Amino acid sequence: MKLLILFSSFLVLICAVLAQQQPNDAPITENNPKMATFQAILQEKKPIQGQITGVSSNNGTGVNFNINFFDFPDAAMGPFKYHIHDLPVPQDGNCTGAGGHLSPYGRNDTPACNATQPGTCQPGDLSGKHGAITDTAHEKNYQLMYLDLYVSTDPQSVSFFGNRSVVVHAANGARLNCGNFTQQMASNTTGSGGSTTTTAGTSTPTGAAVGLATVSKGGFVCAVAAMAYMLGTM
Ligand SMILES: *[C@@H]1O[C@H](CO)[C@@H](O)[C@H](O)[C@H]1NC(C)=O
Ligand SMILES: *[C@@H]1O[C@H](CO)[C@@H](O)[C@H](O)[C@H]1NC(C)=O
Ligand SMILES: *[C@@H]1O[C@H](CO)[C@@H](O)[C@H](O)[C@H]1NC(C)=O
Ligand SMILES: *[C@@H]1O[C@H](CO)[C@@H](O)[C@H](O)[C@H]1NC(C)=O
Ligand SMILES: *[C@@H]1O[C@H](CO)[C@@H](O)[C@H](O)[C@H]1NC(C)=O
Ligand SMILES: *[C@@H]1O[C@H](CO)[C@@H](O)[C@H](O)[C@H]1NC(C)=O
Ligand SMILES: [Cu+2]
Repeated sequence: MKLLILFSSFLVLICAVLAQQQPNDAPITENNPKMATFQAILQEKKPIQGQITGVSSNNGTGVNFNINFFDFPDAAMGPFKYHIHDLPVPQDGNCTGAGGHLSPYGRNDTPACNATQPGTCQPGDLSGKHGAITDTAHEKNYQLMYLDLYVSTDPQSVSFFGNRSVVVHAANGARLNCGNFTQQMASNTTGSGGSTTTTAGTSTPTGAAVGLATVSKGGFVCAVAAMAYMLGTM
């Protein structure tokens, strides 16, 4: 009996430790190649126009985004959300083909991203982390800049977004528009033309999924053990 109590309190302790861990946390990306720039332009003849551009931050930690969206449909269709999706847009422009959100650490779409803990969100969930587009009735031209610490301009990183796409959604999830990210030449505007600073920067692989599998397996073992224990005491 004493042994059982000892075992169960041990179990509770393990479970508490496991519950505290965030198995889906995305690491901050570092050593992103200098000046690497990727831009996605929304398709013409679809609702919402404009572009989103991501440039490696100056110190290589995270990516600076510059967003300029306009020509919104009825504001009642909002708030509008936008994400980096896993796949490029097919040639026919069908946004369904972009697949799901960029989520290299296995985080699901639900629960919704809590912006106070951006590392727990899907790296691709830009509007979850930085805010959805709400005030389109007054703000005809949505412009925003921010640093996102969880996506990468390094093709070696699982959080690399440069070969993927952006999708803009209505509040009901409908995919209103989308576009491929494509690499831009580093814009070094010293004089006229031709200064193509190629971005052959340091490409250090970014942090791998640190023990992700182990942690989620641990959670499963924990649940099974707890269930077995409960059954045993009945
Ligand atoms: C990189 O710069 C950002 C601000 O631009 C800062 O928050 C961050 O601490 C810096 N990281 C390193 C490793 O210097
Ligand atoms: C997006 O990129 C993919 C891969 O390069 C390409 O096959 C596709 O045609 C592009 N889609 C559009 C709409 O340009
Ligand atoms: C886009 O692709 C989806 C899935 O393949 C399909 O159901 C839908 O009809 C397509 N939409 C258009 C406008 O072609
Ligand atoms: C988001 O996380 C903070 C703690 O970082 C917590 O106080 C808050 O309740 C959370 N919000 C939601 C909606 O879960
Ligand atoms: C995009 O690049 C990443 C990292 O190099 C790679 O793992 C992924 O398969 C690529 N995705 C596509 C759709 O090409
Ligand atoms: C632009 O090019 C000039 C001359 O090649 C160089 O001195 C400068 O550092 C470059 N600026 C940026 C932002 O790369
Ligand atoms: Cu999306």
